[in-house]
Amino acid sequence: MRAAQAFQHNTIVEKQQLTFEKDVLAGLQLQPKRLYSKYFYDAKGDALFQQIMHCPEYYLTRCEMDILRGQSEKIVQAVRRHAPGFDLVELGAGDASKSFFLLKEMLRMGVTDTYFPIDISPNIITQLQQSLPAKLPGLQVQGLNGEYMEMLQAAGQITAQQKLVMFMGSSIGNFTPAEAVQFCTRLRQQLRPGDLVLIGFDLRKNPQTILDAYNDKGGITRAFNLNLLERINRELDGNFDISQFEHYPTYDPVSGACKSFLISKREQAVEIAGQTVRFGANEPVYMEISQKYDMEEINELASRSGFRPVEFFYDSKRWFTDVLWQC
Ligand code: AVI
Repeated sequence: MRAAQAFQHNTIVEKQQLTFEKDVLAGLQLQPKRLYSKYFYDAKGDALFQQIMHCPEYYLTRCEMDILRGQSEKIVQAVRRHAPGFDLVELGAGDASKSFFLLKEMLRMGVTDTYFPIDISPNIITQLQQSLPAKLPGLQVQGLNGEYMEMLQAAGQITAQQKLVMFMGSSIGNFTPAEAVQFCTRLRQQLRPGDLVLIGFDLRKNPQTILDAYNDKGGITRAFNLNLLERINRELDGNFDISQFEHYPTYDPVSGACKSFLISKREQAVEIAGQTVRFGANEPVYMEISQKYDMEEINELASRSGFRPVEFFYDSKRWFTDVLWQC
């Protein structure tokens, strides 16, 4: 890394650390106390999430892979009917294991050769830039490291092509329904008429199946939640005693909200960044929402945020859907 690049990188990291500290301290002043799941993903959290995706109970990844493995050709054909040439942008690209199938199909059909993965993690972007062109010869990877909306705007300045923006894996579920409307509205504002989005939604199903996916017997999801307390200890000079918090996932089949909490097992005081935070016995800390949708709710979200539903792709069990919307 050149000196100027290293300086810019360090400044971004310092800014992210300050925001993390501010969000943690402010969230723990709220009633009920709150920590934000976007902070789950440090190096350990990334590794734990990879393990979650392989848990027998966590059906979401397998369902979406089923769609992309089996229906990529159909998806690309549908996109091509609405946008003859386009660039693919992915929000939260991760290891691109899902977009891989679409990219392969797009290259085969000659509809695009440019992929803009957007991710908050610089490591992910560097890895994708290095590894993908070897796996998919002819593909141009233009990684964008930063916040989704800012980077989407940056992509808009690099290319005048129509866009297909992917937001996969039910990441939309990590917003409350009201936040999802705000997010999709902002997304719509960053796009031009005719651009398309492909969004993955986890569908409502047997409540126990959903709850089990967030309470795997191997305890990986529990470790994933507790890792945020460990991260606070590591990065914000905290002294959480992890053994004194319990993982408590819930699912409300009426609202479709699957929420996870950490419960303080006893009255305790924790030091974070020089401040004392007090927890009562059995006090919950709200950690994450993973909202489940039905088709009516998905269509309502599209219309409230200014998109037009084009096509729906389901896995064989109809547990998950990737939806194609157009601006
Ligand atoms: C990333 N996100 C879609 C996952 C989900 O299902 O809400 C995160 C996760 N949390 C617990 N398990 C998986």
